[in-house]
Amino acid sequence: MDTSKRFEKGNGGCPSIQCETNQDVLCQSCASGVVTAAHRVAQRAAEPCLFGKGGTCCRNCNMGPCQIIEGVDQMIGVCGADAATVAARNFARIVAGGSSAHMDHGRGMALAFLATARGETPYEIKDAAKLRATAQRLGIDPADKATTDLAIEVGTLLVNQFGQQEGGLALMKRAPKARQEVWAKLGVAPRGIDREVVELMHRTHMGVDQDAANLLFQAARCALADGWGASMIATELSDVMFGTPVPIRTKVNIGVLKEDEVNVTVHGHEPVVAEALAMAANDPEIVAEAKKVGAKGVNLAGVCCTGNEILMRRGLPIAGSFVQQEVVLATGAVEAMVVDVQCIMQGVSPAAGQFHTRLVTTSEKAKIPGARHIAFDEHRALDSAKEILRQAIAAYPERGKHYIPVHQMDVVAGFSHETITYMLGGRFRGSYKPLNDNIANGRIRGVAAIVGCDNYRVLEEVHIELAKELIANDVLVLVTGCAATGMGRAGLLTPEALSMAGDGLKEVLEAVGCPPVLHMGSCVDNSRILIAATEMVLTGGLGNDISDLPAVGCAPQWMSEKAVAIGQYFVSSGASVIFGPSFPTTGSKVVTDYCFREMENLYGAHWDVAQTSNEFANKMLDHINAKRKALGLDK
Ligand code: XCC
Ligand code: SF4
Repeated sequence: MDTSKRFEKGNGGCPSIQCETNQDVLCQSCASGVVTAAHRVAQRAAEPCLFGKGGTCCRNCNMGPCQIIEGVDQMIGVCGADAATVAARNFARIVAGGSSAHMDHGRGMALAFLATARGETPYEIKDAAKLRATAQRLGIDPADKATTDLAIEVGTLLVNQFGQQEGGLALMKRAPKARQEVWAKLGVAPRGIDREVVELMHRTHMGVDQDAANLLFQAARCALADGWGASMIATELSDVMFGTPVPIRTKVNIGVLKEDEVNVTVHGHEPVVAEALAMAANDPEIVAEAKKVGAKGVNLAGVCCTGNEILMRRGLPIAGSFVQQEVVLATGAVEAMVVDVQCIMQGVSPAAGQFHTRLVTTSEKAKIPGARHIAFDEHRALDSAKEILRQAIAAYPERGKHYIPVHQMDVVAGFSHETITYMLGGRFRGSYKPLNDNIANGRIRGVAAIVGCDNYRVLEEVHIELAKELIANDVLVLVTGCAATGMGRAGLLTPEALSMAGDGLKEVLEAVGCPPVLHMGSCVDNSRILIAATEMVLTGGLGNDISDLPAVGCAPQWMSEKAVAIGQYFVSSGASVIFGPSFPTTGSKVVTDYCFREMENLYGAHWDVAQTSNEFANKMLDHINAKRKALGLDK
């Protein structure tokens, strides 16, 4: 990869990749001296460590580190570990790391939900209907129960799933029967949530599990505890508490910052902090304080998945995705960046330090040198939120040289699986039948999920070109995470983008005013895709299992360990997944073959890798066509 290309334009400080907004901001004089991940990629050696990249470098004990080369006898570990063992162990630890992030997030949500049910927080149960539906799914009879009592019962049951030792996860029973049988047969059904991470960490310790396939079974079990456990709990309880998303029009990109308001960006993942800030930002007391310093009010904008959470539910704008977090600060127009957990680059601290920007950490789990810490306590959520906003208001008069770019784009977001049922349901509102029928008759060829991060190591914005190619071929595209934000910047999340869709897809979606690319939320909301896929199976006409559907997923610019956990729970659930630009086991042919081929025999789905948007599109379309053929939909 030629990283010198990144800085060919401008004064040597402005990267010419990924997004013209980034370049625009970084080329301004106020941004000089701000160092972003794009700069650091260029400053480092061009490629990441080759051994680390292929997954065959082990430092699990102090006889190492050992670099292992598959097929070279003297290049095995001091303990005798071969490349397959090490690659499988490393892959498994990535899954454990990613899953644990969602598990801690899910636990946090479940505890906040329980506290809310007990009346100990300022939040409320906004979607009582979803609470009742969730209760029923969990085997709790909602009849004659008051909302708060029911919420306490549901919250208690779900909190207990985390520490559970035996028995299956309650929400896995939502999966198609055939899928549950696959899990039972392979012995990969999780027993509890946390247990599976602990066991995976144990099994990858020096001298424990040394059978690559056996390790990868536990990696699958751990990932399933994420998808059908922690992430699904996080999504469902967030919906019940903060409202199930419905289509909502708003804006994305750095231009959503405002000249005459106190700009507060919320960055990270857990919606509890952002929801409290949103409540506090409209509080008359806070608005009055903002006015006192000459601002019209407080402008709340999201970054990363916190952004997706408040965009989906409140229609608040997103200032930036993962690759834009430092660029948002480089505008010099942000009074405070409030962060909780996950995907917060340490680079935001020096970037904020160049300006009047207050960087505020809120979680005991995530502190950053140079940031001020205001512990967020959900029991006194409003007070914590006000304290944070007051920091931002105090900073407003100190705003110096700054630049807010014009770039912003309209988006329509809020496609929970419930919304999709409703919108595409036609006269069958509340049913996937019309969607299934349109897939069967070929107006819609299939469904593709483009999820995950964006990443400065990737030169092309693969997401956008790929989405265009897929919709042109009548494939309905579902997006989450930072991929969704990128699509938003490119204008793909509006009904107007249907002009780029194929005739069949256009015909179906135009009638209901849906964009061709549906924003389904944050990373934990990938669980919504599991549910949508399940509903498609249960509706009938497209096979008996998720693995029968003409559906495929991808993460073309993955960065976070969470992406690998998500990918593995999709594969284990029967949906094939293509990663790019690299796959973390390629140092071992044995393990890579297992993931790319053997998993197909086990789960009816497999991993794959691709680089360019074209390569992704071809593989995904081939996959959809093959599934259609197997279903007998195409002659
Ligand atoms: Fe993080 Fe979720 Fe990746 Fe974005 S997409 S960089 S994980 S914020 Ni989930
Ligand atoms: Fe080397 Fe084995 Fe120790 Fe890994 S566990 S560092 S391969 S000796």
